[in-house]
Amino acid sequence: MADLILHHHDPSPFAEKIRLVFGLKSLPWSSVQLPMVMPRPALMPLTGGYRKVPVLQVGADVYCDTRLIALELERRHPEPSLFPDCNPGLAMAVGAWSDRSFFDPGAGLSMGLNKSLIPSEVIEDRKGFFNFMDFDRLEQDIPHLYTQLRANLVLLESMLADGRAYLLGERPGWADINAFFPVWMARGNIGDAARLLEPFTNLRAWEERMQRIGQGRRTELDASAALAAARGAEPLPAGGVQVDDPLGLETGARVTVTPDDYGRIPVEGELVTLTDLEVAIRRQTPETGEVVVHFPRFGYRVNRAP
Ligand SMILES: N[C@@H](CCC(=O)N[C@@H](CS)C(=O)NCC(=O)O)C(=O)O
Repeated sequence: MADLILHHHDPSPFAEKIRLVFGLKSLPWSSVQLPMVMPRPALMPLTGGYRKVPVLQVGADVYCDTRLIALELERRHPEPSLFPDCNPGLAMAVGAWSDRSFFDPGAGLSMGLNKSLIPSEVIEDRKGFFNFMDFDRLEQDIPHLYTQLRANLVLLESMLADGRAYLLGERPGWADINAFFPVWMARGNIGDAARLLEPFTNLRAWEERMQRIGQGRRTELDASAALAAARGAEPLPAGGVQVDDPLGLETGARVTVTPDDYGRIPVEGELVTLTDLEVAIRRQTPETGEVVVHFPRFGYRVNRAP
């Protein structure tokens, strides 16, 4: 069994980002398939309530959100780098654009165009989750959503206009993966994607290069084996609280960590790491023993527990 365990489902575009990181780094990994909707009884003991997809588990350490998962995989497996151009900041900033501005209209179109084909329990689940989508207007909004997606495709085409192989140079990296995943979602979910993408010549050539990255070496794993892996491991040593952190929290404080966009479910635990880029909390459950759950600082609110 590979140490890197990805909890995901195959249609997830955010999970595709991390599958591509495995591909770029040629890593072996274990795949735990999540149900498409809540409840996710085998995931909750690991994350303490965080429900978004994907989640990376390495023993008793659990990493939430692709923004932190990418950095952690880079730390553990630095070569080949996700930042071949030595500019991690720019690559992360591309994600701030693509995770919202580019992803949101693609997700709206994926739902709106396929509403009659999507099982009703998935629609009901996502209604309570994707607060940026107006589910009652999805069908009327289709033309508008096309305009938003196309504007972002024009932007991406212009990033590649000088014929460069990848966004920041001659080798692929996290910037490309961030820009690619909404295109991957559009190809998979939008019936007329071929017509939509046809005018974007540089983008399509880059897309083909991205598709060749693959997924690394994947083996399927049962969710119960992932819980056993957590029980059988110790979390990594904690990072401690950065002295000048503006929140004034101390190591060991009871805190909640909550996404500030959608899926706002607070996860409670004992603060063990608080830096500019990461917050981590310790938790204990009968299914997992002691685990440390790690989140990025970007996009997460940390509060003292009530
Ligand atoms: N900021 C998160 C966003 C993750 C996200 O929104 N994932 C979608 C799947 S692509 C999700 O959780 N959808 C609902 C679900 O699968 O329960 C990240 O970068 O990991």
